[in-house]
Amino acid sequence: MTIEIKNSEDIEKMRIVGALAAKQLEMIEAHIKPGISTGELDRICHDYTVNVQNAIPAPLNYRGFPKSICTSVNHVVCHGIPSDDKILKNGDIVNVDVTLIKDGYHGDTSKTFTVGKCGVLAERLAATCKETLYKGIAQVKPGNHLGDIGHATQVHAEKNRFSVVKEYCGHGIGKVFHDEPQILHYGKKGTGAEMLPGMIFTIEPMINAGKAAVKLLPDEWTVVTKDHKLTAQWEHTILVTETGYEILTFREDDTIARST
Ligand code: EYF
Ligand code: CO
Repeated sequence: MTIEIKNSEDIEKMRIVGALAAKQLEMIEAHIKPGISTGELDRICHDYTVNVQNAIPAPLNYRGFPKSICTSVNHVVCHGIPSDDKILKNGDIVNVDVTLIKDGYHGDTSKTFTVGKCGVLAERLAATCKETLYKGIAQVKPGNHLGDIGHATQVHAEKNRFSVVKEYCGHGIGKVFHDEPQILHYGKKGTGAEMLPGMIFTIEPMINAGKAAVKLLPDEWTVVTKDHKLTAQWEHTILVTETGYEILTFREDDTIARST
């Protein structure tokens, strides 16, 4: 396994596309209300990417994926396909996962939004998922190992009586959408590759209210919890710096330091 070390030109381009991806999630938040369809969210993001940001929506046609964003509602773990038939209702949670390409570089980020007034479990799951991502990010510094990220995310999720999805993971990112290394959201401290300045990867934990098991629907894209209980995901694209980390997809509503 070789993990690419980005040079200063790559890093500057990744900062630009990361900021665009972050801005897109900030933009879509105002539209997430009971009554809107996930198909409409997809059209708004697509038009914003192409016409305002002069960028490309990476998921569209990626390995045949039919839409520009993923929208994963309630028990949908990831890769939910936006649809005009899927209307958000009060109390839903929805993960919006965006990846943009600008100047040949990818920026990937997602957030779980609450729709209207949610129940206590849905609120706690979404909030814990964000904290779980932050626990992983806090492990990013030269000399630490990739397994330190997985260990920290698993401990936090399980301490809160949630389970970690094992089948899907974070990934290296840059000129390609999915590259080495795989970033597992479970594992043991001190295992896996050592982090070095210039590595860029996503951390994107998916945590479930019930059991960890997932299944793929017959559409061959949509991943759901086997027990149909709620699930949440949160994601940032992260640069390993000389001193720690820099969140390339940082938003104003983030409650962690942008860099260390
Ligand atoms: C079973 C795709 C879907 N893959 C990954 C294609 O990293 C991502 N988000 O953070 C990510 C986003 C998308 C994605 C959007 C579409 N795909 C490939 C293989 C299997 C699959 O679903
Ligand atoms: Co990703």
